[in-house]
Amino acid sequence: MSRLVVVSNRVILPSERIQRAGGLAVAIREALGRSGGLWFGWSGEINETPASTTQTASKGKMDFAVFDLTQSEFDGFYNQFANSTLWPLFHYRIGLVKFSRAAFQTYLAVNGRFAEMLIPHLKRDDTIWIHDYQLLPLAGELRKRGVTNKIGFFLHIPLPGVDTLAVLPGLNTLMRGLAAADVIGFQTERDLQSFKDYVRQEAGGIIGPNGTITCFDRTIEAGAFPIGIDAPAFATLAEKAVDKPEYLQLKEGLGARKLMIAVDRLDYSKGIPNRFEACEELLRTHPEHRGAFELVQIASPSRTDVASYRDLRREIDRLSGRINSAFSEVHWAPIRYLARTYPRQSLAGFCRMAQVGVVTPLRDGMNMVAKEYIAAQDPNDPGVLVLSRFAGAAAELGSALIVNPFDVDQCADAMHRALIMPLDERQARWRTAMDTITRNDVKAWWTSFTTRLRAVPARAAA
Ligand code: ADQ
Repeated sequence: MSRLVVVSNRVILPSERIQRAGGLAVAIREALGRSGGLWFGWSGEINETPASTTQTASKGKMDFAVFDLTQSEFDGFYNQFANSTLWPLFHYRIGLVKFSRAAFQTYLAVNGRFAEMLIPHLKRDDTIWIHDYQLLPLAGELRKRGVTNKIGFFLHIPLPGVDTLAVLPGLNTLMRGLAAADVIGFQTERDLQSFKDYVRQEAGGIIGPNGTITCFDRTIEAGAFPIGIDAPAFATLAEKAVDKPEYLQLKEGLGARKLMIAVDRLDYSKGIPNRFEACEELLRTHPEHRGAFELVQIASPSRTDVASYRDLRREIDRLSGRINSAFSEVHWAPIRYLARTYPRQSLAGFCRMAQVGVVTPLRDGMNMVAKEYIAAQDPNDPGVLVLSRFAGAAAELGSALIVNPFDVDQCADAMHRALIMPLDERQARWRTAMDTITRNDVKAWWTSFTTRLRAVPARAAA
């Protein structure tokens, strides 16, 4: 079988701890570790002069190759175009979109640099799998430089509807680069549909009867490949967490109170302010819950160089302060807000302890935390997941309490319902969800995408 070359913005070298233990980094390390292959991308380091060489490392069957970016490359490519243009737009936050032509040019140029730095590492029959919105035009940059290998692309975040996409200056340039891949994967059928709508309405392309797509003079395949987690491994992690100090400290602090848990990267797509407002509404409309539960919000700061992220942090601080000062008593505060990263095992334990998991993003490609919360539960006494209809995970986890995060009253009702739900209903809902995430696990995602990519006829790659 051909070697797999995975390309993502950030590579975690074997010497580095997977800090946030993001699902993707864990998945790549596990899957490539098993099958062997190369993981290529940015080192996470900034250098004064543009990199002319890559640094390499190996562990077992897995090779790594990384290169540094300059400060101006990093600003234009990552902070500006990727995270201040594409990220808000793809999460339907047009009001937060900042577009600068200079940053767009840097983004394209850095994608060109990824291509140049990768090519010396490529073998003739390698299969290349590119990940996420930072590298949308990379396939095109590789083709421009003569690469004929099979190329796949997976988008981890949502693809918005065509009217929203059309806001983006330079959209067709990006999409032409993307369409140079042979297989394009999305998290959900809805994202796939957005792509097909774009192809038909904006690119003048054709959707064939068998699902193949012709646009920008190429025929490509596209599909929905919902990402999953290693559910049994996460369940084991959670079971083993229950005698660890952090678990015991939280348990002791709670006493007889119930726990509602929320775990996110600190990002405006995750709907943290709406969630806090729902908690406030719950306390207002259901005074019987006062003093009887705590909402523990864990939010690891991210993209702190971007102004909208700093604004969000201030807003969350203010809101949690306001709610706590209105409802706290000497022995209890409703919201415990922890702006930090926790080890994966502690999070797994907290999820297991929690009677309610609150995953209410305003928009999310998938949301791994929803699946991790389900996997962490005790089958004999499972908690209840309150899940936003706008998380990709909602397409698979219909047995959760599905809410519209913009409807604060509805979210408060769902929190109430989750807190009082009888055991038999909790078990039935949990069992359905657990079966789904066990079936659609990370291996299934990885295998279905790479199998589809490897099956692409060679002529499509030529
Ligand atoms: P993210 O936006 O980062 O991922 P998510 O899917 O929730 O969001 O994954 C976050 C991962 O980081 C989870 O494994 C979670 O446990 C971990 N994590 C979050 N907060 C943490 C904290 N405070 N401390 C430690 N760990 C924390 C992007 C897309 C998602 C998509 C994934 C995978 O935005 O929609 O699901 O990629 O495709």
